[in-house]
Amino acid sequence: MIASSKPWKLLFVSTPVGPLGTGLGGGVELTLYNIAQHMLNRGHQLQVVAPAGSTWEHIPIVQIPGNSQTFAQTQERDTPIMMPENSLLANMWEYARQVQNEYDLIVNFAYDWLPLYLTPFFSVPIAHFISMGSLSDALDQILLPVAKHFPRTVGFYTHSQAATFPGLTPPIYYLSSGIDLDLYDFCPQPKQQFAWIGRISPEKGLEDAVALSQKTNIPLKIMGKLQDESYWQRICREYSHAPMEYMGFLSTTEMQKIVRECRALLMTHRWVEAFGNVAIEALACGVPVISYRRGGPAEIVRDGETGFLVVPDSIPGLVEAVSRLDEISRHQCRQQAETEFSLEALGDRFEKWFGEILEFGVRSSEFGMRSEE
Ligand code: HBI
Repeated sequence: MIASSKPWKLLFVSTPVGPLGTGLGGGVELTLYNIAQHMLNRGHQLQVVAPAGSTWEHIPIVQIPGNSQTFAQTQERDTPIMMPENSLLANMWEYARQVQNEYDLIVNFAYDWLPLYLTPFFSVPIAHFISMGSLSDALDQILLPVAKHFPRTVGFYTHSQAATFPGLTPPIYYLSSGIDLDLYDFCPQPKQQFAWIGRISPEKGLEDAVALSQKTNIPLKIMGKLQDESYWQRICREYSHAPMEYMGFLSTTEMQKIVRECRALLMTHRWVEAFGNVAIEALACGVPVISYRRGGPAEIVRDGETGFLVVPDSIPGLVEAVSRLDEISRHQCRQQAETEFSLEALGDRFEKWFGEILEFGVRSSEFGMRSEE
């Protein structure tokens, strides 16, 4: 517990890709919700600025209208930064600009160019939580100077995610993630089935999990936002005999009812997954994780103890891991979630980060290089 001297006034500005509660915001939506809940529980004052249509209870949200930002992960590295007319992102940050002096700290959860560019124009410190690996040259080129001239204000989920941004200067904050463990029920005796959870989009590599399911004839329960319809149709055509079932985008409560009864969660992502919240949700149910050794999940799964890390993109590697599943203790999976990924542990990490930003002060006297502390 970091005893902060007095309650902070925090303004959280959300991801602009869709209203909170729709799943469009992916893992960062869960992170934002958990940190918001935690800061309120710790007695801080908090306001969330989010797209109109956000449906969270008991968290104060200012609903902002406007047109969503394009998903950054669907763009090329050299795609120019695009702002639609009546930009939701610009509207959210115009609101933040107007109210900034009512707050001690603004926290940005968007993976977008604008909030980073705006940083020196604000008189209140902005903490930037970066929720994906490097995807765009334009974003990298605005992130690095902000990280350098406003030390401590940029935070990531994991080391492998941060490492995709070349030239970051220490101190770098790795916040990992966390979940409300009370929402996940341990299951000692699973059914003969696998789970795959995530936005159904090419970077998530669903086809490999489906190929494994077809090869082993073990049913696959698929959950998550159906983001890319043509990608999903291609998988259905190519693997028409796979014993797979798409369950839709489910609430945490509904999702864990299915995951907990699975022998393993499969993580077959093509990209450097920044974290992989679904991995700790599975561990919390006692479900081992079989994941490609790539990105965040490679820093979560204890290979051979709470799951297996597989050579990336190797379906034979997935098959071999499945054959060894009985070596894994489901109790040890739950235990790891309790030790490393509780809301308490997550809240402490974020509170420490915010405290150090407020304590050390981050504004460079001029937008020039600051001598490192
Ligand atoms: N794309 N432009 C943009 N902005 C975001 O904040 C964003 C995104 N794509 C995905 C995403 N956020 C989240 O789903 C991940 O960060 C988890």
